[in-house]
Amino acid sequence: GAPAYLEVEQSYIIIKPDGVQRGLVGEIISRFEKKGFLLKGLKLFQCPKDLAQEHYKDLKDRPFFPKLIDYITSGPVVYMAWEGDGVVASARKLIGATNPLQAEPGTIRGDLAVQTGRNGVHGSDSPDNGKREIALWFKDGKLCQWESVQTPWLI
Ligand code: RTP
Repeated sequence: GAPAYLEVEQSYIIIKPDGVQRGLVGEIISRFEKKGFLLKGLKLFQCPKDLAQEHYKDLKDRPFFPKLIDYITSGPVVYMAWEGDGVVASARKLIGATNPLQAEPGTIRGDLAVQTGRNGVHGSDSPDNGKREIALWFKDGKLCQWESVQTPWLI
């Protein structure tokens, strides 16, 4: 692959089943679009249990793990790859704290959710996990290669 210094950072984002059920797909995608990140992949998909368990494997010993797997597989999700400098940490800020009651107003969870177990959206917690999760969910590895036509202000 390309040398690390040429790679643009990518984050893996899921609109969880509650976000899809509540009709928040457009609203959530808008937050990332308006911020200025680039959408490189997107799919509506009902996640099978084995993929959910692999995705959340770091949490497998937590007491809430079975409920988390039931929740994330309970209906379709929208999963996406978003690209841009600093996208992983910025997406976490846009998403807000895990518990929506503690998430700041202005964040997705702070504005749109009330329960930790129904917090609407997932975002990768590191660039390495972004890569891992994108490779796991976009099985053929094919993201859409395109660039924004907007002229950058300064490089
Ligand atoms: P995510 O991975 O979904 O972006 O969420 P996160 O980093 O903010 O939170 P994490 O600790 O990785 O937990 C993953 C998801 O598990 C559910 N959860 N339930 N105490 C609980 O019942 C509990 N804690 C976490 C949430 O859906 C959380 O987003």
